[in-house]
Amino acid sequence: MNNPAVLLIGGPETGKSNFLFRTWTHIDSSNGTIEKDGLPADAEYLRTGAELQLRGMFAGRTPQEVQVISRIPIRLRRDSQKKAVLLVPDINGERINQIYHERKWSADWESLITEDTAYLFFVRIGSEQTVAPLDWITWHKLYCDIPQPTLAATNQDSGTTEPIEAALEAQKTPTQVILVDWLQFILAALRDKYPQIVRPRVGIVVTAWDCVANDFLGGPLDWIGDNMPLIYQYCISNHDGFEFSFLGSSIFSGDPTKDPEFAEQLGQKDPRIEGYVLHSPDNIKSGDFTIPITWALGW
Ligand SMILES: Nc1nc2c(ncn2[C@@H]2O[C@H](COP(=O)(O)OP(=O)(O)O)[C@@H](O)[C@H]2O)c(=O)[nH]1
Ligand SMILES: [Mg+2]
Repeated sequence: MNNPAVLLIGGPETGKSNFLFRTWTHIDSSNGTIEKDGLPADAEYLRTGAELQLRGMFAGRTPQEVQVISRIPIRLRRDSQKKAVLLVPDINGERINQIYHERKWSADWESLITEDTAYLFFVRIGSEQTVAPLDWITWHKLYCDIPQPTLAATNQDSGTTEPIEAALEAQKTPTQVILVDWLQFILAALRDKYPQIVRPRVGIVVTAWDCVANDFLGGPLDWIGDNMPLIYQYCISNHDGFEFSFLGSSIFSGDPTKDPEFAEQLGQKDPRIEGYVLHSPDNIKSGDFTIPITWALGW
């Protein structure tokens, strides 16, 4: 039996690293339900990221060449016999999309998928990297109005770039399709490896909750239902395969990169007590960033 593990997965710039560094601040100072169980090998990497956040800044983008898998040994604070490892393949998120397109992953990836692994899948509100599914108007324009072979000609005739832009956009796979495919990969790998039924826990974490529309009254479950209906429907109809939960997070409770006034206020506060996570269905905000991990571990 392996130590239980939680694997953080998400496309490019979905907020994985910032979530990890923010959580590390809690784990490192035993200020949450989980604490560290010895120092991880890449403590320096975690410390650098967490320090940037303590200065009121988001930690920067993971460079393409960085391919570390952070392995952070953790344990439950109120019962130190309960141990696990937090696994963050902080490979750039492009690799996640590439695996989808190539239809294969490495032996390293395969070895991370065990009967004792839980998963946190990340999506970020307002990310330009999120590929939205086609709405029905665009779909109609693409597939009904314009005969496919004449897309380019249509463009020259009318002098508009609209059909070509729509066609190019349509070639990109919507983010929700990639995530559902990943869930299916995981299930297939588990079925190959284990004769008994394994029902992994999967938390869908909606990051940058501070960017949610002001008039949006729901929680992460509702946000996924509205914005990523394929994932929502997959989760609802695959209860036999997985145990799902919907969570949200905000590192600072606002966006210092977009709001200079907020950035100034943040500079006068202790960023360790800013930010929150929320967990559907009650959607109550909590300052304990380890909550998604404790849920994933069933602790
Ligand atoms: N407003 C807001 N932006 C966030 C939050 N978390 C991440 N971001 C933004 O998302 C970007 C990418 O985050 P990062 O953690 O590097 O994503 P990764 O590529 O998945 O590791 C950051 O540079 C921030 O601009 C958040 O809680 N709130
Ligand atoms: Mg990263």
